[in-house]
Amino acid sequence: MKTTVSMIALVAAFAISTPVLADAGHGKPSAIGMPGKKVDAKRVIDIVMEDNTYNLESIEVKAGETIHFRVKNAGELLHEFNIGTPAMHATHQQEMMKMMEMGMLTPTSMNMNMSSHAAMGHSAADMAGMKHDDPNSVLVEPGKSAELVWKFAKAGTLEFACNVPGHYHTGMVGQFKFSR
Ligand SMILES: [Cu+2]
Repeated sequence: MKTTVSMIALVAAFAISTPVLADAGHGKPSAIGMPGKKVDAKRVIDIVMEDNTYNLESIEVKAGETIHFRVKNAGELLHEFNIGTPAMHATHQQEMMKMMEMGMLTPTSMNMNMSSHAAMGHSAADMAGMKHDDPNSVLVEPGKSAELVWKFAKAGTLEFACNVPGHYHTGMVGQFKFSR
């Protein structure tokens, strides 16, 4: 089972490369904020994604504010709404590139039911790290919608971006502007 071993090594490499995401995943506050509760959200913002743009260029947000994002993919390609720093997006772009190379993602869909998943048995749990389930992000297939509730932390350089290979660099990125 050489394949399994190399897969685990790859997963471990991802885990090491994304400490910020790992923190957020355990519900701990991080520099970019943490998953929020709908009841705390005073604003609902509709995000519409097309190939390859967002309906909004920037979003005003207050430090500590919780926002409920309703994210719709009105395009024909797979798109993501991911909240992070430019450095986090750069890291995530590399991960998504690998996921695409491994067949876990295609330009138009997620392929999370790979047979190799089941074959990997125990390590399937480890694979969760490679499933696209970061709490600061939703990955949405064409025609579908998703929700993301996020409690922002302090002011900082924060972007919403799509890290599907090629999209960020063709302009699928916007700024969070912190106001007081
Ligand atoms: Cu995209």
